[in-house]
Amino acid sequence: MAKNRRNQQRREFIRTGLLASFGSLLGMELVYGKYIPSDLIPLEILSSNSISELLDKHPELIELNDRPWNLETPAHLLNDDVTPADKMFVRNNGSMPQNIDADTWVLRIDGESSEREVQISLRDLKEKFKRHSYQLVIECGGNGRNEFNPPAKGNQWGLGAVSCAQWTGVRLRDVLEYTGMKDDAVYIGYYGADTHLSGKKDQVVISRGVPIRKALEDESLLAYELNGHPIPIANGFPLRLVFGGWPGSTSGKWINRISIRNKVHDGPKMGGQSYRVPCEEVAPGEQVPDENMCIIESMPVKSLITYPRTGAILNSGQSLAIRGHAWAGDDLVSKMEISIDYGQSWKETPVLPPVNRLAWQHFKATVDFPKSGYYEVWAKASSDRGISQPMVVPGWNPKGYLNNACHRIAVKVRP
Ligand SMILES: Nc1nc2c(c(=O)[nH]1)N[C@H]1C(S)=C(S)[C@@H](COP(=O)(O)O)O[C@H]1N2
Ligand SMILES: [Mo]
Repeated sequence: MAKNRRNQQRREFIRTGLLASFGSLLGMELVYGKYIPSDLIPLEILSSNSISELLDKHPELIELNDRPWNLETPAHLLNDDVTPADKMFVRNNGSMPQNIDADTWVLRIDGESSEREVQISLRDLKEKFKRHSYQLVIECGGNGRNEFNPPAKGNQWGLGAVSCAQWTGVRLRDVLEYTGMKDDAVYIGYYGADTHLSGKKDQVVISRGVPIRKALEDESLLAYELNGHPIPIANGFPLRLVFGGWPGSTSGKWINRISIRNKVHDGPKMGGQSYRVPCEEVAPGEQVPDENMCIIESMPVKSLITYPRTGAILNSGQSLAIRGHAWAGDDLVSKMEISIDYGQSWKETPVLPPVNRLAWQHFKATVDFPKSGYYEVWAKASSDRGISQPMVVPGWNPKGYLNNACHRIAVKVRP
């Protein structure tokens, strides 16, 4: 099949939904088509396309799961100051919505603590509310899960379930003010248009949220653009929440409803062990009763070396210019340190202020090696509250969240 034609078909496939376009793509009848689960990729399509290709993502994204679709970005692809759309990781809990029509998209606001129930069209959101734009870090709570021992179930994220893109949209605060909130409001909960893997229409995939104080921050957005373009379908087109610095799961995609709650939101994946960690440290492998699990809020301080990629080879006497980003949830990164001797000694290196609150911060360092041989470069960020990244995997927890151990890369210096 000619490349262009294939690209076009692939886009159509994602835009209109898998099944709707599959028959025409094949050019023959889809016998028993009604029994194909909505997120199942027919073999005929999979044999000639990777999931990254189907989602218009960079070919080097790592496929962690194809049901639901989950793609991780390798560290060296995160080198851009602002993450390009095709390098942004994808974390889906269910099947992506199909046949999305931005022109008729409506957001409903309701809940016990809402003054009234309103429906606002995406059009009105764009035309009647002020536009705001911020660079915001979205990091999955399970980023780094693959290092926990005993292992935790779930997507085995390595380093790259993180992004920092330029998000544009309206402030959630402006929308909540327009609707009106009662004094007893404590939380907002979101609902999206994705569908449950079971195929059950009324089963909600994920419905999380944030306390009102986070919802009302300047940088809390209902976004309709990513890096100046419509959001890619896999990342929440046409409307998504973005809560920079908090677990990615709070940043609901394909948003069509927000409830203003008079209690902590209780949608699927708010309770039990989901996106929660033990309120007090536990021993590795311990079972923790649900009532001792606390909701993750701000993410911990962390950094990533994005250049060079691990395994770099240098000539003797050559110095190495490294680059990367650091972030600290709601806090600022105030110190960046580099070690080439397994943490025996650390050298401070400059870290830039964020372009806006909740954006990641860039660091650079020039590293010299005393002689030829094998080295590891370790990077360690500290927040303005004086909290540093641990050098080894931090507190074990049942679901494998919040691994913010120092990132390390291998470097070989030739004789
Ligand atoms: N509606 C909906 N929103 C969602 C999810 C989802 O499965 N459905 N996944 C969440 C999780 S767990 C993460 S980490 C982020 C990932 O955002 P991304 O796929 O745009 O990188 O989206 C969040 N928003
Ligand atoms: Mo996540």
